[in-house]
Amino acid sequence: MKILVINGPNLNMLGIREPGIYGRATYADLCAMISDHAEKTGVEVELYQSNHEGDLVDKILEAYGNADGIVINPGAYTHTSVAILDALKAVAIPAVEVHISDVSAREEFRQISYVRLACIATIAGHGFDGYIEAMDILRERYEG
Ligand code: CA2
Repeated sequence: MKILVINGPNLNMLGIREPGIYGRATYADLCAMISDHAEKTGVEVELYQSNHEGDLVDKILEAYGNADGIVINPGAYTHTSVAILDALKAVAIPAVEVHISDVSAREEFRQISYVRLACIATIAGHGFDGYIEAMDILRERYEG
């Protein structure tokens, strides 16, 4: 099984600013944790981060026929991007939405998620562990 893990804008800044919301661990730490879990569970993983909406759309479309599951934290595009929602719908690959912070307890503009409409589950507020939980949801579903 192959899982594509996509992170959106500013998530490459993890650990550098706002540790009160996102923690002190870096994007590199997150990638290492995901790769480690993938190896332990026998999953092939590809990690991708971009600050550009069109690049995120392109990456999702490229996954068609190449990935069995998508874990996506679209960052701020969660709350604005119909293009990312449409890309996820277009490929119809099972996807899980992840947010490091508990978006439900934050500003009102973070309460909307377009991406959620194309996802089989949403995990928010579990920190980096949310990515691991998302991978497990996809793997369990794939393995039946
Ligand atoms: O909680 C999450 O994972 C978010 O997707 C993170 C996004 C935010 O716009 C969403 O509402 C919730 C922001 C990612 C920015 O990460 C930063 C990391 C370090 C310093 C500043 C921002």
